[in-house]
Amino acid sequence: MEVVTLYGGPHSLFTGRARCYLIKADIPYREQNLGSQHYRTNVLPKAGGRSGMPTIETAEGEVIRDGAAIIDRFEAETGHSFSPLTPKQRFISRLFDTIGAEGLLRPAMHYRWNFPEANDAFLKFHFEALMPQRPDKVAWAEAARNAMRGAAQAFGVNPETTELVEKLYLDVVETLNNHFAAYPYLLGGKPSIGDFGLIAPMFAHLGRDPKPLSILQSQAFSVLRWIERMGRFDADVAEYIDPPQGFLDGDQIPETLIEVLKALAVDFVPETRAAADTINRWLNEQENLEAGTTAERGLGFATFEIDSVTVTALAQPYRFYLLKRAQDEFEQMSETDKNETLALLDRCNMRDLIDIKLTREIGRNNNLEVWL
Ligand SMILES: N[C@@H](CCC(=O)N[C@@H](CS)C(=O)NCC(=O)O)C(=O)O
Repeated sequence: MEVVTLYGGPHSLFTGRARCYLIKADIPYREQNLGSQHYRTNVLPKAGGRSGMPTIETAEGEVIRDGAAIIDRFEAETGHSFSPLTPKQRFISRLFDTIGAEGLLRPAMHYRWNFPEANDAFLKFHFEALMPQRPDKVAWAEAARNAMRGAAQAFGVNPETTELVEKLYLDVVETLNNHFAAYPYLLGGKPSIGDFGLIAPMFAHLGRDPKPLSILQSQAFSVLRWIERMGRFDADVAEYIDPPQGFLDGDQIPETLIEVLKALAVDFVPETRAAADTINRWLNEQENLEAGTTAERGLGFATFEIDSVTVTALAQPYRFYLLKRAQDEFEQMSETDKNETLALLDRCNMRDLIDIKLTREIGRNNNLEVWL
């Protein structure tokens, strides 16, 4: 049987998205770290030269770097079984994919890096275990940890924003917990693309590092159960009476999910607006940005305000690469569905997300995100 190699790690945020997909889609895989000679010689050149988790290699030697691209590849092959068929659910699924992969980096980094007493030994173990064998491996692992601590600040976590970051996260957790108490997955009885996006921050960081895990263990049992469920081959719905079999009927978006979106909107919307301004300003300043140029991970900083707290965070083009996929779903809707979706987004304080766009689109070439 064909076995996919998943290059990733248990503590890697983005690996969780691809891993859970492979599990739920029944695709046999084995997980390895990036340290092998085979990875450097055979895989990395085909991954656009960008080292990153997750990357997969098929039995035929096809290489895909990036979690969204990995899921796209298998969705196309297996009949899009995790993509809802109805318009509002398709849009909401893509929206959760965007927010999950890009919108919860602040709490994910805060609860990993700012609780050394609870987390440091655990993180030291994982960073060292996943380092390639080399004599100075311990020092390299420490340097990698320090770099990630710096990344937490780049995403907008600092002493002035800590209280806000925690409040926003706890609100999201409470609403998610209410939702998962009623439904096994975001859109009913099976995971959608949006569930895989959301599991990225919720597995490796927020659902596994000791400090944030203790929060879920003490106050969000249903969120914890969803995290477990996402890593199991079966639907794992024993605690629900008569759970839905697939996505909810009638293109339904449950009220409990609207409450989750409201909580997520508080920083996702202003940050998206500010990041678009920063990136569009940068694009405007480029005299010769040729089509095919790599879209870098961050392009300057975006500043926005929530409850009188100023947050400054890296403006990441990738957020807009994912958001555009949700916006494309909206564009394909009938007028009636568009109006219903706008009304729903109004209730979530997310209507602006339909119109916030970059002035240049992002595509993929040679496993890298590029400006079109
Ligand atoms: N857009 C990528 C992001 C992947 C990513 O940033 N992965 C992290 C680990 S969670 C990584 O590999 N960092 C190391 C690096 O970028 O060199 C995806 O969604 O797969």
